[in-house]
Amino acid sequence: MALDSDTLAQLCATLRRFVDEELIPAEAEVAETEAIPGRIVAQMRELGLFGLTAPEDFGGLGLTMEEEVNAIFELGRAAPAFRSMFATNVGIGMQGIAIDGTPEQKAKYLPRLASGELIGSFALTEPEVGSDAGSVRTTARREGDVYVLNGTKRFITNAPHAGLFTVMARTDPAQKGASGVSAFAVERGTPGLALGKPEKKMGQQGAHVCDVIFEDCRVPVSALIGGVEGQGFKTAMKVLDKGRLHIAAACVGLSERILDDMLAYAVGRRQFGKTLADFQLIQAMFADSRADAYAARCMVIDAARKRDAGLNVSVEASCAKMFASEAVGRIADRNVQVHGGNGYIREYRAEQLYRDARLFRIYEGTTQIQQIVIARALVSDARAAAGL
Ligand code: COS
Repeated sequence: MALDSDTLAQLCATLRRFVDEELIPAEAEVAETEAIPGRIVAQMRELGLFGLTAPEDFGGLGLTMEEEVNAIFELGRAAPAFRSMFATNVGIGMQGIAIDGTPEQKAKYLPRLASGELIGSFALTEPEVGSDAGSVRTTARREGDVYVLNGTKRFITNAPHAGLFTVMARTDPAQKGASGVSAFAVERGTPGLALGKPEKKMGQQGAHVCDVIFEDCRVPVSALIGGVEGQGFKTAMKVLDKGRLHIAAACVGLSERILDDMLAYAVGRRQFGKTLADFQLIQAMFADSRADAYAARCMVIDAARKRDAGLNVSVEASCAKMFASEAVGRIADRNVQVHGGNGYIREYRAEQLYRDARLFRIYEGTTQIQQIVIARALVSDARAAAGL
């Protein structure tokens, strides 16, 4: 749905209030307990956060990409663990079905994903398959009217909470590359599906990841997303094109929040008889951070508009994800620096957000993968222009 500008502004204002009044005050508790309080999850459901992008026909808000990134600019201001709670439903845990699912798969899963009753997870990465996502080793062997899945998926965000997994598995063992991979919608509770222990992570406490292990896990043929074998890698890449823009928007939100924190600290803290904010060397860090966050915001909006216009935005999504995740890393680092010794102390949020931000440069494609996506397209265009 294209919201009119008043409705979008209202939605963003509501989300900003939610972040300021509920999420930011709960950050310390979430980091300490490694869990998001049930009352906050319930508020997220009431606000429709799990269904921001699910089509309206299936109970979601059906936001366009531009609307989604505007919403995420706001929600991204809170510690990233909060976003993780609903974001797999908004993005990678639902989009495989929303983009490529059969009508039956959409009808079966999207309404419950949109309401947050069902949590969706995206299972691509494996112990030996990280950036080289086309080399998936998990197998899905067809036996009559079932597929039998075997293999391990690693670092699966929200897996401990998930009721549904989008699983990329190899249906054609003779085909070693991307074209032998298919995507499946696998329900929790299917015999042969087990979860590993939640990982202890550098940051983002309260967001949970673990292994998902398949041992002769039998799923019906109807679980094959889109009903066609060999399309799973492409489904994953389409999901990631959108996911990378979403992550870039989250980086923008966090960048802006951290800059606010940095300024609030600098105008209050006095040294050498002046506030930190009076020192030009410190001011340079504000200016660089503002320019970083502003550039990232502009890239995300531009790429989102192009996607809404139906253009292929693989390159723009990679540019935005790369730039915005590197930018938030720089800004989080400057914030620690401005806080000095306090920046290293748990009581202040600077060190937590610094650790939290680090993941953005890794998941949904490392910075180096984004460089490869961008550079490959440039070289291919240059070759075509040269008639080579
Ligand atoms: N949308 C649709 N199709 C796409 C696509 C996209 N964005 N990107 C690639 N494809 C298609 C290609 O067109 C190609 O199709 P054909 O075989 O019909 O020509 C097929 O998919 C294989 O593409 P490619 O040859 O580019 O695959 P590679 O194995 O070289 O992998 C990278 C490309 C490295 C970009 C990919 O593996 C990747 O993104 N890796 C990172 C994975 C990742 O982000 N993991 C994070 C964890 S998931 S949260």
